[in-house]
Amino acid sequence: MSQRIRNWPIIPSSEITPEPVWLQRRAFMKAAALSAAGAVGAGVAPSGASTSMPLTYSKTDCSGCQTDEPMTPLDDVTSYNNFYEFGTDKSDPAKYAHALTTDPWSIEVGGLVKKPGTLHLEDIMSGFDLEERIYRFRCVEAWSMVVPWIGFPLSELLARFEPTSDARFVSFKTLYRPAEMRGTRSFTSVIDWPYREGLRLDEALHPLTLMTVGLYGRTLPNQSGAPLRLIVPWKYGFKSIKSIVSIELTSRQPQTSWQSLAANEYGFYSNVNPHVDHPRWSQRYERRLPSSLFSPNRIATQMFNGYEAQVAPLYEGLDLKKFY
Ligand SMILES: Nc1nc2c(c(=O)[nH]1)N[C@H]1C(S)=C(S)[C@@H](COP(=O)(O)O)O[C@H]1N2
Ligand SMILES: [Mo]
Repeated sequence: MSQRIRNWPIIPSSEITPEPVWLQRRAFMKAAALSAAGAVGAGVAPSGASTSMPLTYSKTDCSGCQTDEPMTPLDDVTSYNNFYEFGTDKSDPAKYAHALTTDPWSIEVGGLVKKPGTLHLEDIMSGFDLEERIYRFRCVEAWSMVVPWIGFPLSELLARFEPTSDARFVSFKTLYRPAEMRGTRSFTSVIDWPYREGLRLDEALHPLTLMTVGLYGRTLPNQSGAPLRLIVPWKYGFKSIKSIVSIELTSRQPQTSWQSLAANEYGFYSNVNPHVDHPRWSQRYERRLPSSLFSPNRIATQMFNGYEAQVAPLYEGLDLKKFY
């Protein structure tokens, strides 16, 4: 039993006086949450995400859904990012992603489905029950964090479009809007935009695979992939594609941006695996954020990022060194 969000802000967040409006809404949502059994909603007060809005959500305890490891502080989650559309420095997304317009927003779903169509953000926000998942998140660059994401299973979204029996893969595309994305205009930009990712259909339907609309109790800040991104917690972070505008069901394995860039370094599967090193560095350990030169916070990387019990059956009989 969870609450659905009632209001998706219809005015651009840039036109909102952030704190007063936020406080008001927070009081309202808190009251709504208290009056509804099962709801735990109403976000904490983040300093790094003042233009995002509070969400109401439940907390389910499915297998692997709630790690009890300490969460990475919000400031680290929202100031150390990879979002190449806004630049390649870790600090670029927090500096420049405010230029992204996320309202209106829609996602086209097509390909091998019986009911192709378009989902508008308001339909998404009102049509799915939101839940919080506390996941480990491991970048291929060997840093990691623990984040309380808010979203709903991707399987629920796909079910509405009724994949046909020929569908075997799902491909995703990020918005490509150069006027708002300074990184795509840069001479040093190396990615063939739009940013593209993909999953096998059974991976996409796995209960841990989350369509994510928020973190730390509030809608996603732009640098984190607003308004809607994927989170696949057992795979390297680059699979978790941000700011999605298109989802297509296919019979063949889709090409991804990172494969086009360097297929020998970034595979289609990209499952977190301490026994398969990146050609240029070891994947045995990771730096858990916050991390610094003097306090690196180095920990051992776990197979499938610690989700082996949940996802190993997907890969039975697959050579994980060959299919990296
Ligand atoms: N569209 C898009 N999605 C993206 C990326 C990107 O550059 N563009 N970077 C990926 C990488 S490499 C990582 S590690 C995660 C980072 O997510 P975070 O900034 O929320 O930690 O987003 C992934 N999704
Ligand atoms: Mo990454």
